[in-house]
Amino acid sequence: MARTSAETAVANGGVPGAVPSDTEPQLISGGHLVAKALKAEGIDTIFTLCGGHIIDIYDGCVDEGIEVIDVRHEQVAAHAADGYARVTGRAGCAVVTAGPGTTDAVTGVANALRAESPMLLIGGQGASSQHKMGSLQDLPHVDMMAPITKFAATVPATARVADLVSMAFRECYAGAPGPSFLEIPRDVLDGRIPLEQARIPQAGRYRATTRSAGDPSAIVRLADLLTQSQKPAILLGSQVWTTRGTDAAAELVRTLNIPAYMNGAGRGTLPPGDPHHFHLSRRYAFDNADVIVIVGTPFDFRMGYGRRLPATATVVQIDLDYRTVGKNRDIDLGIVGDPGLVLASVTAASGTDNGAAGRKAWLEELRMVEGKARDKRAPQLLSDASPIHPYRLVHEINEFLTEDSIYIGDGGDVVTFSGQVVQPKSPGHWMDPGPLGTLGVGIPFVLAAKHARPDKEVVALFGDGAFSLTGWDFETLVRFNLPFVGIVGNNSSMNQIRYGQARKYGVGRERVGNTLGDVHYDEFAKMLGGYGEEVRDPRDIAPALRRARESGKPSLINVWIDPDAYAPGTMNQTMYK
Ligand SMILES: Cc1ncc(C[n+]2csc(CCOP(=O)(O)OP(=O)(O)O)c2C)c(N)n1
Ligand SMILES: [Mg+2]
Repeated sequence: MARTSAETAVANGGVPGAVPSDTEPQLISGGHLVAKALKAEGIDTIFTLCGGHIIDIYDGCVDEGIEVIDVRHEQVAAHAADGYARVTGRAGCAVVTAGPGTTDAVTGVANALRAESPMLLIGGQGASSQHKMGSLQDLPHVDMMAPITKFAATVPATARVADLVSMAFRECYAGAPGPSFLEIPRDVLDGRIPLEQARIPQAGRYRATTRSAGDPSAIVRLADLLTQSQKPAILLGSQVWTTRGTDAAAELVRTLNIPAYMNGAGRGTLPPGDPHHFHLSRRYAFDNADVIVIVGTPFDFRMGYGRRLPATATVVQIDLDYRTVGKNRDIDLGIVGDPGLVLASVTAASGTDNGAAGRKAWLEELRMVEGKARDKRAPQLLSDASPIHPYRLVHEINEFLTEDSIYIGDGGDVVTFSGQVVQPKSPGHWMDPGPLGTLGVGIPFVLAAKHARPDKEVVALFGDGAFSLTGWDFETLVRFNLPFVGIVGNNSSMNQIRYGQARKYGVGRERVGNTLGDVHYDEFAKMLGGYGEEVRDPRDIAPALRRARESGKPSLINVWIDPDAYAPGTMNQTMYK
């Protein structure tokens, strides 16, 4: 009987992938070297869609105890690797075949680049012995990937496989994190070499931490600025979570009594209800602040390219990436470093005589502005209208979340609504695509989050358009028994785009290229072995969500929402300004 790979490893004194022989040296293949290198990086899972070019990596994963999660589209594999990195704090890994497998994964890699998420995509390639001969699925992958990765290379020889993997991970952490790409020609991957010929970097010994606490003199300057400030405001962006600096950020704002606003993955750094957590008064705070500290988020479209910050305020920017600091808008002080370390150093440097009590009136002022904004929109949040107002839907979702719910938003207008209302209750419990604005991240992020953190509840809100892009991998969630609560805000349209068309070309000319069918996503969920329900009455939202939670299955609650209600962010077309 043929030996399994694991049995072979045992027969070889625990050398995985080695071929037993008394006379010959122990041999190891490229795929097994990949698995060893992934393990050294702490990776316990790869996301993949199979292909003949890459199967030796799977065989290596069997020996190294790395789980193989097989999906239905390579875009899903790449987004899942991105999501895995966000949830675990370790790099994610997707493995895809040559040609169309790799091109399908491009969007996921691009999303990770803009979101500063560390991940490695490994793509197959035709045998190097057939280089440029027209082999099956041959494409110039490295050229295609170079502009959207921090590192893209071909592995030239089997002996170098693990070495190149370690290099790719090292590059993932240069400055702000991001994706790397490696293509491995089939003969390099399948080739077997004597074990001692391979360079196999050992865990914890092939790369150093790149964390830096910033220029000490800049830290002292920022501590002075904040100590003397009457009306400071701080924006905690995604890098605060990426670098796991959330405790340091919370300690700074509490010690110095500074109002905090959060965006991207920085949401949840402080829980809603915390005296320093603000979200509806950001414009007012920035307009009136004397010191504004922007942490780990660029002056991109989400920040109006920095133009909305008043010239009167002293603006400080802290970022992992020197290229982000001072880009698009002049700043008064820039600090390049790890946000958590920088903020902890600032707290320490500010001492006890830090003027915290003097900022009480400022916080009270903002709390009043916040309260007024909340009162103004309260009727919409509680609207009993049918079809359901999207505000009511996102309000019900916000009420439904617990401290252990990771919230994922994937869609256009409906997710713009949720950004105003849904407040994650814990750090790292908010996932959105990031500045690439990629529709379709939802199901892959659910896959990554629930797999990496089975102890957490995952709640995802989809637009019907967004869900359709990667929705077939709902089946993967069923297959791997990964329950979650899914909600489709169904307006049978790509509504965010429709609004722009109506504005630009007039109502009556807006129904072009944006209309979806009235699809029963609840039935789709049931067909694939999940739980499904549809909701038309707003009072049924909460009970349906609870039943989805209790079902213990991947679920989709199909909520028919009003296609003629648009989010303020959509109506202001802020993303294009
Ligand atoms: C991959 C991708 N394709 C297209 C877009 C452009 N886009 C932005 S919002 C949107 C509409 C999304 O529709 P849906 O998910 O149903 O949300 P709705 O606006 O209807 O609430 C589209 C197509 C995008 N951001 N990403
Ligand atoms: Mg829609």
